[in-house]
Amino acid sequence: MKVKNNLIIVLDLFRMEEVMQLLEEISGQINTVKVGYPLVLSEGLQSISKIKETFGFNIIADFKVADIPETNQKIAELTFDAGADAIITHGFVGRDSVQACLDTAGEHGGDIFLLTEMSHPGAEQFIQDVSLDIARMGVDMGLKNYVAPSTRLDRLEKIRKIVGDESFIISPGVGVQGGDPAKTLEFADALIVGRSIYAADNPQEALRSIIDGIEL
Ligand code: OMP
Repeated sequence: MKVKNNLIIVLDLFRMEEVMQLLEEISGQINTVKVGYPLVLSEGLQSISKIKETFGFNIIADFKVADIPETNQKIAELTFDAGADAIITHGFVGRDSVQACLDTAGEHGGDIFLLTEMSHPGAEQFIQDVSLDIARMGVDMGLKNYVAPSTRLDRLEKIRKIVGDESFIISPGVGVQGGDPAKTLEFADALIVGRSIYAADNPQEALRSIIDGIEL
């Protein structure tokens, strides 16, 4: 996936009107967005189709899929049918569950992003103990796309070492969660940015200042 300006814009809004207005404002600077439960549970899966039809952006569906393989397959099928290009999949559920998403993605010409360690403080409680093993499992499965946290650069660096320079890492947690955009890009390929842009008084300016900061 080629991500313009190394930025993936999060659309954790509840209303399509808000999403369309935001995207109209910033569409020149981006080509990739991440849609998750907040938008899809309020506006339906057709929100993905609508964004795809209107802007043609790459769409990463953040459903953090974490179920048995048969259910993962159904979730992935619906997601790709709606027009998503990739789906974020939890790794802790094990190889068979991840494989179900991968197989479904392959049938649709799509990708999966394997979620390794999460960015929030609670990630230290359980998932951190297994996150490097999750990354190793991804490598073993031949996966090329990963999600890893910008809030713990030491962990991000470790995950980068495991998945290698050829892999593509997208990183959430910059801005409001405390991660630094430029430092994160020393280890990650693209930033996932939410509230710093969609909740800004002037999203265009907020986006411009992030782009300026990472171009330094
Ligand atoms: P902001 O904190 O508003 O920039 O949004 C971050 C986005 O990334 C939200 O949509 C989160 O659900 C998502 N996210 C994390 O914040 N941490 C993670 O570890 C993983 C994700 C994700 O998979 O996208």
